Amino acid sequence: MPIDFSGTWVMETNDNFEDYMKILNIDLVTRKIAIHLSQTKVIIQDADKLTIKTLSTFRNYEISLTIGEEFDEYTKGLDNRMLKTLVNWQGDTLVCTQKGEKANRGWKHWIEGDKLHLELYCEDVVCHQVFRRKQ
Ligand code: VL7
Repeated sequence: MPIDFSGTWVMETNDNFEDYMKILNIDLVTRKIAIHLSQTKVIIQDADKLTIKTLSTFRNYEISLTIGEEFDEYTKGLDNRMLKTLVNWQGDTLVCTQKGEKANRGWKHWIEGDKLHLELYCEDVVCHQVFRRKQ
């Protein structure tokens, strides 16, 4: 029985987000706005189904998926790429691979205490975000 990521999580730290945006070819003006955003994750986990909303004052992004089933992801409003995306459990960590134009792209989510961690990676760049649970 895997752990439950469901809840609302508020960003506390966002390390190396600038380099992550650069490697995704996000333009300078967008990066200047995005770097200052506080992102909120709203996660709904229901058995093997997962919805992850990333919310901000500038743009929102949402995916819905079934664990273990590859799906077509279009990163609309982000880098606008088409990906073949697959999310699986690796112990209590959610591990995502995003196959597409960019090599070694994906992310990992895990929980430590009351903190939600997210590692976003692409090529040789890793962005580490930490969120705290909203009461
Ligand atoms: C999604 C953005 C940079 C464009 C706008 C920034 C708006 C708020 O993939 C992600 O999350 C996964 C795991 O939780 C679930 O989809 C991260 C945000 C990263 C990448 C691109 C900058 C423009 C930020 C949507």
